[in-house]
Amino acid sequence: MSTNSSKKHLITAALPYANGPIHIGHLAGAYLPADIYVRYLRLKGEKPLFICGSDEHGAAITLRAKKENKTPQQIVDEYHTLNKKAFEDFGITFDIFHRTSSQLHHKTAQDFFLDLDKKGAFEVKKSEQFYDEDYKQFLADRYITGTCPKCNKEGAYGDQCESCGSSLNPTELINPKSTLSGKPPVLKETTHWYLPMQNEENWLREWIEMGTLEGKKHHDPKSWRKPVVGQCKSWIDGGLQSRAMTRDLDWGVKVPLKEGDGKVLYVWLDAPIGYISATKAWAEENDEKWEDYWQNEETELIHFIGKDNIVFHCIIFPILLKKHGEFNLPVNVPANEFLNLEGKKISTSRNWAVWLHEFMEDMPDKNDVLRYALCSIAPETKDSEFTWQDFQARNNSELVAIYGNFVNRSVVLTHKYFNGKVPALKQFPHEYQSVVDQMKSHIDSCTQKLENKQFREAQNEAIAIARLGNKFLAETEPWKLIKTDEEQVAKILNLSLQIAANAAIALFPFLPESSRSLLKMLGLEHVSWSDLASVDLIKGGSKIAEAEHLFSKIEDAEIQKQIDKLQAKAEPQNKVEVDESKIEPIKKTIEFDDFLKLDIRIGTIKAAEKMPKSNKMLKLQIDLGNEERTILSGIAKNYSPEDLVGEQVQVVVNLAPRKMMGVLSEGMVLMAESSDETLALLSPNKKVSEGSKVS
Ligand code: B3M
Ligand code: ZN
Repeated sequence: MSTNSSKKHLITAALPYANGPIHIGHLAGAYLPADIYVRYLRLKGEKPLFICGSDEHGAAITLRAKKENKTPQQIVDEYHTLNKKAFEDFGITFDIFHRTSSQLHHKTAQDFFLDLDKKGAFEVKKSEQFYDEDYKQFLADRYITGTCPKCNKEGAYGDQCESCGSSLNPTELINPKSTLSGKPPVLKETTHWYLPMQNEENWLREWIEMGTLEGKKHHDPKSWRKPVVGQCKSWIDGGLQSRAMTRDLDWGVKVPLKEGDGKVLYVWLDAPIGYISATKAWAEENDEKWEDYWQNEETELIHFIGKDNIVFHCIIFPILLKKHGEFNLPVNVPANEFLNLEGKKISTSRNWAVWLHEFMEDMPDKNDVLRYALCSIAPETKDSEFTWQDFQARNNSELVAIYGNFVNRSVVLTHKYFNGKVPALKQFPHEYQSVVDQMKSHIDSCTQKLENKQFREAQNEAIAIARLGNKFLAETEPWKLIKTDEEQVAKILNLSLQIAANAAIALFPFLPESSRSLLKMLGLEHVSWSDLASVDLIKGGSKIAEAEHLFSKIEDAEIQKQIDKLQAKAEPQNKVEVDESKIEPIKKTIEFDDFLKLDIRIGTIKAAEKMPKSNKMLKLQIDLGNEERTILSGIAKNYSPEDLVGEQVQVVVNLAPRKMMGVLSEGMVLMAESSDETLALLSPNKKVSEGSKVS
């Protein structure tokens, strides 16, 4: 591990899958906070390396390719190009936006794998797996279906039955069939390389909880967000398992061993190595050494991600880096929670999203407004909600009415009373010292919040400088004073312009375009974070440019258009073909009194998480009005946890509680099992109060 005297900052943002466009949830989740932090570091004179790129492997891409009758390469080429341009146009300032389908990445990932293999990091295990002879491919659990041995229901998957929730092995299924060819698969021996994560629990727990690595201080554990530490601890407490690091697939990074023919690296082994290959590509282009960033104890590595990627960035990738032995581990992983949109979870598949490239087409010159609105509601500690109304209000009542108004008045009045020249002052106007003190305290707090990666609060402190300036002008009323005391007006406007300059610098990481325009207006082209708190940034006598509006009002009609567009585009529930053979016979007739024994209520899902040992079960926290219940439900294959929060469901509340996988499940969530084997929750068609009776 080489050490380098100057501290370096290596900032990564999660590599977006190249199987769809970027939406505002991605921005709020990882890319905007990362960009704010990097811009702040640059303003401080640091030289952070900001890394990202397309994650181009994994089943989601091959599924989309099959669906669109394209090759995976065609899919990733389309979305890599679209997303790279969208980030550039929006002003997310990566130093490189690379891609994992590149030869350099494949070589980097294969070398990393070979190094690990040589160091004995893997357990090579043979196992019998279902194989589809027509499609000549091994079948992942999702591609095998059959009758559940526990409840005898058809349509169970290779690893779980959604009817009774039992966790299964594919070989337990009765009459298993491949969902590709529809024929019974054969069992074929296969070999995979497993990472025995259970052997790493001790140092991992110490690293996460104490911030130390082999007894040496690595990072301040208190600087990590509590939900991140919490999720890591629950994974470690749940007992880490051996996890296969290879797959029987043809799209991905080929396993670089002769016995690895027909196999690729598990996407969550190869993708994080994408950060390393992107760094190598950048270093080659800039005549730098990638090792200074990845093999240098002085480098601060920070991963910006969404919370669904915590385990991969805080457990699996650190184990791989540590097993390799020559790489830095991250000093922080500030994962954001999720962003909802107009009361629902953002969903690419249901087309319920505001796509970044479409936003910029529909609302040109509003990038800063979107940055401001998203940072104002950043899901840093809990899921949050984007609404077009809120977007409009943030723009009209904060950016236009406060910040824009303050700047416009300061500049217009300077032109009106002093011909555009900043009034020179003989001395600082001490009668306004308290205004300057307040500005300094906002600046100090903004700096502290940025250091703590609390970007929502940091932005609040930065915009508070503009609010302070606006209030200062409103209280001193130079437009009245000018009639009697020009000298006092000179002091007021000089100070206002200095406050405006401070606001521009403090808001630069958040609102780069408007800050650049304002600084240009004030004749300040080159600024740094250390200029903040000065009241002599703009020299007396210097000329300022004519006033230009930093922001413009957004009318209701524009917002309504966006809301209508969202509703219209949301994927209408397409007609599902009825397969009569799959319609179960009606059960025997019961009496009305029998039905009355069931007590079914409406509940709202407050939280949802995957069960550590099952990839089918979800653990739901459901609010029933006067109580909250924990209920396990076998819907993980149809719903991701983040899609469920906020949804209303029907719950059988007087079912005897049942212990499953160590969790007491207190009731059952009702759902429809469609003949195309999808599951659908039965939500009321309008919001009702929790606890409402279903009859
Ligand atoms: N492609 C993003 C996701 O899970 C995933 C991140 C990889 S970062 C190495 O949506
Ligand atoms: Zn079953």
